[in-house]
Amino acid sequence: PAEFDEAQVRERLAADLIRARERTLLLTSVDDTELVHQHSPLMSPLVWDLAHIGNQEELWLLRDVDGRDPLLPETVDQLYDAFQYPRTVRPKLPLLEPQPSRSYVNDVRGKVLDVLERIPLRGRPLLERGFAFGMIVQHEQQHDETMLATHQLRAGEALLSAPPAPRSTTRPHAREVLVPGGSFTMGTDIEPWALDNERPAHAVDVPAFFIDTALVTNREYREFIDDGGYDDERWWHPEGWKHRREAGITAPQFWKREGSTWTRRVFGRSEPLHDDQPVVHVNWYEADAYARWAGRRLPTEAEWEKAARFDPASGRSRRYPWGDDEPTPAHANLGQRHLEPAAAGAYPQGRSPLGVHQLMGDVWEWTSSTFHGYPGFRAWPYREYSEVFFGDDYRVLRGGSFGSDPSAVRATFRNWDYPIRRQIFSGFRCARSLTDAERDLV
Ligand code: AVJ
Ligand code: FE
Repeated sequence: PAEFDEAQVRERLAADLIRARERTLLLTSVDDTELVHQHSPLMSPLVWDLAHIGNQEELWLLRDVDGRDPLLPETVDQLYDAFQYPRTVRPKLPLLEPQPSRSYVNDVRGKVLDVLERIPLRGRPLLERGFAFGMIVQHEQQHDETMLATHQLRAGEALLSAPPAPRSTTRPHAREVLVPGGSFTMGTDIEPWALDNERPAHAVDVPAFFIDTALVTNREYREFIDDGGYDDERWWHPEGWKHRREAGITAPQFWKREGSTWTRRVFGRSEPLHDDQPVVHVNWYEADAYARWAGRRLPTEAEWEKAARFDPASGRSRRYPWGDDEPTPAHANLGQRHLEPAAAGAYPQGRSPLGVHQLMGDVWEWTSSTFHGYPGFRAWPYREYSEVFFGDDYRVLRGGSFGSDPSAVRATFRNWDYPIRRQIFSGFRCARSLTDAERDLV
C-alpha cells in the first residue's frame, strides 16, 4: 500500500463520524411517540435505527477492534441484529426506550473516539487505513438515508426542511451519447472504504451503447402516464404487470392527481410537480416499462459504471464521473442538503468525460442487472453485508441520491433492492443498443 498520513486519516475519520452523528440526531429529533412509531411496515421505527447504529458501532469498533465486553445484556443486544428480526416485527420487540437509546449511542461514540485516537491504523486487515471506522461511518450514513425514507413515509405535518434543489432547466446538449465498445476496469482494489461487493477491480468488455445524458424527468414520465402506459401490458415485465395490478399502482409513489395537474407529497408538504426534476419513487418495473415504451432499455450495471468512470482519453476508470476528487456541492446533489432531486442539467461540473450528467446524487438509478459478486469476490468483513443477498431477487441501483452522504457513495458503490420497492429515492435513465446501421458506422 502507498504511503498514508495516519494522523490525517484519524482526523478525517473523527470528522466523518461526527458529521454522520449530527445527521442522525437531526433525523431522530422528534417526539418520543414519533420515534417509537412504525410509520410503514416497510420501515423500522426510528428508535430501532438509532440503537442499531450504535450497536453496529459497538460490535465492530469496541468489541472487535478494541476487544471490549458488550455494553448491553445479550437479550437486548440481539434485538438490533437485522437478520434475527425483520423490519415488520421490530416495533413489537422490547426495544430500548428513546432515552436509553440516546444514551447508549452517545456512550458508544465517546468510547469509539478514544479508541480512534490511539489504535494503530495498520497491522490488522480490518484496521488498515482505518477501514473499520470508514465502514461504520458508511453504515450510519446508510441508515440516515433509510431514516430519511421513513420521514418521507410519515403522515402528518412536516418535520424536516431544507433549501430547494437547483431548479434550473439547462439541459445537457445531446440527448444521448455513444459509449465506445471495449474493455474497461469495473470495481476497485484501491478505494480505501470500498465494501466487499465493489471488489476486486476487473476488466469487463462492454460493447458500444448509447446512454441518455439526463435522468428521466417528471415531464417525460408524465407522457408515459398520459399515453396510457400503466394500462398497456405490452410495456411491462410479466411480474411487474401482476404487481402493478395487485398493488393498484397508477403513478409514482407520492404523486396525486388534482384535476388536470399533479402534485407530489415531499416530506409532509404538498408540492406542484416540477417538470424538469428527475422522477423519483418508481420501482424497477415502472422504470423498465417506461424504457420499453420509449423504445429504449435500462443500462446494465457494467454499462452504467463505464458511462460513469471510463475516461476515453486515458483509458482508465475514474473514482467519480468528474475525476478523482471528492464530491463538492458543485459536483452533485448529495448529503441531504436538499430534500429533493435537482433539475436535469443542474450539475454540469459533475458530468462524465463523455458528457453524461448527474450520475452521482439526485436519485438512485435502477439498472437492468441482478445483484451478484464480481469474479474473485471475497466476503469481508462479514457475509451478511452483501453476499447473502446475491442472486436474482434483487436489482442493482447506482450513483446515490440526494439522501446519500458523499462518504457512503462513489462510482463503484453498489446498492440493491427488490424490483417492487419504491420508498427508496429511486429513479432511472435510459440506454439503448446500437442499430445494425449504427454498428456498421462505429
Ligand atoms: C446497501 C442499502 C441495501 O439498508 O439494507 C445497512 C445497507 N446494511 N445495514 C440496507 C445496510 C446493513 C443496505 N443497503
Ligand atoms: Fe444496518
